[in-house]
Amino acid sequence: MNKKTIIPVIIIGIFAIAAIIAFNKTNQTAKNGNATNNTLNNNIAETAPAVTENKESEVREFAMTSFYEIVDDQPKPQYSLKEIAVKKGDLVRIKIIVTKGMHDFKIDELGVYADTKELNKEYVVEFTADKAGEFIYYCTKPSHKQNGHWGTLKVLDN
Ligand SMILES: [Cu+2]
Repeated sequence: MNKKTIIPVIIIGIFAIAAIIAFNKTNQTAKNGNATNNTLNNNIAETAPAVTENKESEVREFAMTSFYEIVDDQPKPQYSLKEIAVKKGDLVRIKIIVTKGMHDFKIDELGVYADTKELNKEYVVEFTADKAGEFIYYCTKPSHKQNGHWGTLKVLDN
């Protein structure tokens, strides 16, 4: 090769190398850009459930006994919990143990019923509080409600 051909070859070579370097840099930027996006997406994915949990239902658990005592020669059937407060949408779990007598558990408006007929057995009543308001839970055994076997479930609108 003579000098006249070598010079253009070198120039073309320099351009080619410059082009390769430039291309690699662009590629890296693109990769970095993707990496950043992925990190962002991951962060969003990690935090999203926590945010939804706050908005969605929580499990609210309660425990009570159901029994009667004799006051002035009169039986006083009752639940140990007289009031329960939850938020609308909560999953409500109530554990009930009957320690004396024959009782059950009912909430008319929410379609909840548990026949807690066995003594000292833990019954678990579970339902979603899908309506806001105040509801009475009570025992359906004859005259139990009238004699005090009831309580109030407050479902608060968020
Ligand atoms: Cu009762």
